Amino acid sequence: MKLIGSLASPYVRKVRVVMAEKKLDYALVLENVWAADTVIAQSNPLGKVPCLLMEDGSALYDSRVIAEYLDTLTPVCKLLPPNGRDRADIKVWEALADGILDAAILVRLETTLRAPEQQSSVWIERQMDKVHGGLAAMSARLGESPFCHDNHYTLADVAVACCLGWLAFRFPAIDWRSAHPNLARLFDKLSDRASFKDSVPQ
Ligand code: GSF
Repeated sequence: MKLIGSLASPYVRKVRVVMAEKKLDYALVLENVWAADTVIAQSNPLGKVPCLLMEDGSALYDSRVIAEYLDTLTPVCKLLPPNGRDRADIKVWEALADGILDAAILVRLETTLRAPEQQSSVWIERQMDKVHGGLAAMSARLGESPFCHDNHYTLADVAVACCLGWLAFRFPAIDWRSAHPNLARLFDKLSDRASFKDSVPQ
């Protein structure tokens, strides 16, 4: 399998962490989707990474689909239960973490791609509310538990740590560590895993 991605993307990181945890072999193919000559649309018509190229030439996207698929490939480090409410709860964690990223990335694009006079402060504020509201929701949901779901490591933890790691990378001014020490505790614990150490955003 080939994973098309970038070293900065939190969604690509989620897939890389899942690959590492499940000890799956793959080749990482770096692609700058923002470059004028990007060929990403040949594999993903949405022009986004991550995109997983399969042995038969077909492609899988997006990160949630890829992560779910990879988890079925081997029983090593199961990250999702096969069905039921527990699975749905973990997927909600993932939707929450990815949703925070979606909002923060919209802010980043608004402030980096647009000239200051073209930027909408109303839009930026709307997205930032989602980021702060999402962080508060993750913190409340986590409480004092050692992991996001059911006292053990799941895809929820992978998604949350990738979200927090990217915020630390691109939005250092958002002080989620002080506001939500329980998220910081979880993040620091997960950051010690080889899968996270080997995929720090850059
Ligand atoms: C989001 C992928 C995405 O936005 C997923 O895979 O989970 N829901 C999707 N990827 C960004 C890179 S990044 O900001 O991580 C991307 O490829 N953007 C290119 C574009 O044209 O939006």
